[in-house]
Amino acid sequence: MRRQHSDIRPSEITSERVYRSRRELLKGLALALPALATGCTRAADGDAPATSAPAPADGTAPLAVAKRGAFSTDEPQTSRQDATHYNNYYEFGTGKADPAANSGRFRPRPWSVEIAGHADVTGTFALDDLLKNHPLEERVYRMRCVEAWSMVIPWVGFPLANLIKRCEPTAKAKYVEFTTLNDPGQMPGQRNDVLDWPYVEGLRMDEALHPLATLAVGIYGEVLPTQNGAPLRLVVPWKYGFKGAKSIVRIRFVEKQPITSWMRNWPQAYGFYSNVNPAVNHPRHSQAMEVRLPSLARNRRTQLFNGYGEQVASLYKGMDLTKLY
Ligand SMILES: Nc1nc2c(c(=O)[nH]1)N[C@H]1C(S)=C(S)[C@@H](COP(=O)(O)O)O[C@H]1N2
Ligand SMILES: [Mo]
Repeated sequence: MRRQHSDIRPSEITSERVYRSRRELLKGLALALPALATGCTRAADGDAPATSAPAPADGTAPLAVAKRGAFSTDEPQTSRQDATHYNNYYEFGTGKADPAANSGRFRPRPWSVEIAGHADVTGTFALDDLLKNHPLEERVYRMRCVEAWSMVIPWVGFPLANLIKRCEPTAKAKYVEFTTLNDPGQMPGQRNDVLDWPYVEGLRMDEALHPLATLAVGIYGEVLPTQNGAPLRLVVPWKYGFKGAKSIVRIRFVEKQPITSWMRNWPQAYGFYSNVNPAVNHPRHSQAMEVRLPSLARNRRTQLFNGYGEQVASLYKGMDLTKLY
């Protein structure tokens, strides 16, 4: 059976009923960093003064970063070129170069995010309004794909917990579900049924509230390029890369564990938790060792929870992680 989600396009949801509680979510605007509103617009082409640095080819713009985020690593960072040209983003094709090559028609602005489900604050919010309440941090995290490559990425974002708390989830909210845009006109990969669209991911509430769980709007001090998940994506550094849903249009508080796109695609290979675990192999990919790009050598031992065990192991106390993979 296909998913029940109706297709969501920002243009269709912006006019939906807005709840009284919108005011609650937006209160605290006085704390906003003045630079943020402008920091999220695209760089103007052509009319920049001659003395300014040339804008990157993919048209990103600098972001105002307030501080360095919790648990950031000092390990050498992956080059911007690799991080933006070696991507998984099946909405733009299944090859690693496809997302950078095929995302030219994607429009990450204007953008709205629907907050739905078991929470006091629900409705559809312009992304800029959602971001105004959250000073941006540089959060440098190790990322590890189930295909065994890893990178170190300087994300720009803020703790997902900060947004969740503003939504005031109720006691029924046990999990958080994240849904990607469904728009084959802008996302040519969605014309193939390689996955069940839209892309859906999920976290248990305590995972979502963990300070390492991040909502990212940028990388390398700049607005996210489309291929990395513009304008808003999830970053969960102790889990495999596929937990990091890109171009999020809906955040829904639910009582039951969401069925994610990858679980639906191949349940024997992809469980809900998807914690990085060298002892639990994917049917096609051993998880024991990894390749830190741009090296091609599988010469690095994969660490349980991608090395973030000290921070997150307590979330899984008493769970058999070989069964709940
Ligand atoms: N919407 C969406 N999000 C996605 C994916 C995808 O195909 N579609 N791929 C996931 C996988 S498998 C990985 S490894 C990461 C890659 O993120 P990066 O390209 O920014 O490194 O995005 C994840 N988020
Ligand atoms: Mo991945």
